[in-house]
Amino acid sequence: MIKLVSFTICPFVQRVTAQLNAKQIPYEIEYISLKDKPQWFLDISPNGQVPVLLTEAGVALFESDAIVEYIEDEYGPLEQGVSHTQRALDRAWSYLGSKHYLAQCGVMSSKDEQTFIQRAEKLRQAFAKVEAQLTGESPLFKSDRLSNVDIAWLPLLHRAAIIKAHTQYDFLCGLPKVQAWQAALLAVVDVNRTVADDFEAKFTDFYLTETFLAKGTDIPAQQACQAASCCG
Ligand SMILES: N[C@@H](CCC(=O)N[C@@H](CS)C(=O)NCC(=O)O)C(=O)O
Repeated sequence: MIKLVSFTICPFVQRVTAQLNAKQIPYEIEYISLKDKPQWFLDISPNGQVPVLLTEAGVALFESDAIVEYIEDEYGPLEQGVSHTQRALDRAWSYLGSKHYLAQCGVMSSKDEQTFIQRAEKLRQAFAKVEAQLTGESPLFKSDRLSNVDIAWLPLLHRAAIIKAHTQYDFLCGLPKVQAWQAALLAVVDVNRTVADDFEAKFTDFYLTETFLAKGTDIPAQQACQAASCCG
């Protein structure tokens, strides 16, 4: 069986678990501490990062983009009959999502208002690109069927939903099509199966303790958005 080496709150891992679940591919998962990486992990992970996927033949694959492409190649594509052009576009939109995982982590970890606003603006620009791309005619990114683009953006949209539930801060404020996509995606995917049982506790403990978001009130970017009546 495939084995995935993971860290509980890693978005790159969640993209891979979501893809494995979508294809109903069974896998084992082992969580490690990134503060104290075990030697066996360092021996198999050239970049020292999770995810690492151990194939059925025991080969250690690293870098989530490569892992996602391996799963498509080895177990068959999530969607059949996608043209080369569309596949390139899907990959590009997926990369745009995964390229912002660390940006979202950075926003959430910000300790002060100025840093928070600067970082949030960069991430907002990416969500705004998606807002412009979505037609609003289908619930998910391309249609009513789950695609690799949906899976690539799932970690960002899932985390945005948790942050909103705990702080009222909405990464998607003023972006109604992205909000609708988020709602549809979180309804279609059994998101709890893409993360560890203690994910939300660990995630909120990490990002909502001694951070700017943890203060919970008076977030200027949100206020500006609300003043423009984007969010009612
Ligand atoms: N480019 C890598 C990024 C993965 C990544 O940043 N993983 C983080 C956890 S979310 C990690 O392992 N950090 C430990 C480190 O960099 O030492 C990928 O796509 O797999």
